Amino acid sequence: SQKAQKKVALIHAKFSRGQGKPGTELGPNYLKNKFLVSNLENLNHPAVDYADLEEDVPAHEEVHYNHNRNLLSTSRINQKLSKAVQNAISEGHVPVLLGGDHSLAIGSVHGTANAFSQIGLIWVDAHADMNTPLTSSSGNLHGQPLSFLLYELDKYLPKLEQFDWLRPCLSARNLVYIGLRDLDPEETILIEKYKIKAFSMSDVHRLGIHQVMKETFEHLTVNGELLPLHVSVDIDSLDPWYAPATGTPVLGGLSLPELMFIGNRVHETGKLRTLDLVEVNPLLKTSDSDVDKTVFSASRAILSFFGYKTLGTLIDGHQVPRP
Ligand code: 4U7
Ligand code: MN
Ligand code: MN
Ligand code: MN
Repeated sequence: SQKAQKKVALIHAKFSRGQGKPGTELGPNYLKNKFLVSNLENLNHPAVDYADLEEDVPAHEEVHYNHNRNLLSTSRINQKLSKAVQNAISEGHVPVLLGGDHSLAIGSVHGTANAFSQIGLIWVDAHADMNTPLTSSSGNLHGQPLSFLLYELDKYLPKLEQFDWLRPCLSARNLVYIGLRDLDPEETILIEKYKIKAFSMSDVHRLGIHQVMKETFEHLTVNGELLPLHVSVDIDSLDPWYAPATGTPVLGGLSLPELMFIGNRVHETGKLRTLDLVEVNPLLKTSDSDVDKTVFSASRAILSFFGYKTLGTLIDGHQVPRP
């Protein structure tokens, strides 16, 4: 039988205050389904429920900064999340963040970055999520996590006492985007200025997803070794045909097979240390099949990072019966 492999530490991250639409906090209950759990078991990465995090600041105690909403709860829950991620990694697990809106990446990436001397971050998203509280037009923190995480962007951040615990922890050099197709003007400026490796949808079409992954791993290889990887998957990286139940869908996205190809390639490297799956909102639907489709896609996307292939999985000891 196969050697013992890392367990998947499921972190139920019930975030919704990083954006304005109720429902993302219900994501974890949909994402932790029988299909996911039984297939992780078959793939020799059994799942354990590791942590369950909720935003607990009463609405009237929330702190806002200009039009940016919910700084206090977003800061507090991310501080807890960062610790949970660091603990799970130190216990030898791979944390899988079941989101929750994308503001959870502040805590999850901070946790991974603090568990290793250097990490590579692969950000799979229609959006660049690099706004600052000063450039954001929406005031939603789920469009800003990278400005809180990157050393290079620290100088653009206003002083926010709620986030006193947070220090930038990632170099722009170690970030790779895949799937971009809806950027704000300042995000385009920052990507250009700091020469951030960014594969837009048009690059995916030009190069093909195989070449995109080859170049991604080349970029994240330092002194001949691929960095420990944090992968943050926003479900809106997928075309809305595959994932309609999400807050900011953008036409022309990745197909599910392309996203699963990304997952399979990452799995083959053996370097995955943390995975986020964010922005599933089961309340944003025109029919129940919208939710089913989105959860189907999200479950397979997660599993692809642990070796789930469309060709199926060999189960330990499973035999073809003879008469
Ligand atoms: B997501 C946006 F303005 N850029 O900042 C913003 F277009 O985590 C969208 O990627 C952010 O889903 C989307 O509000 C955040 C907007
Ligand atoms: Mn997005
Ligand atoms: Mn996002
Ligand atoms: Mn494996």
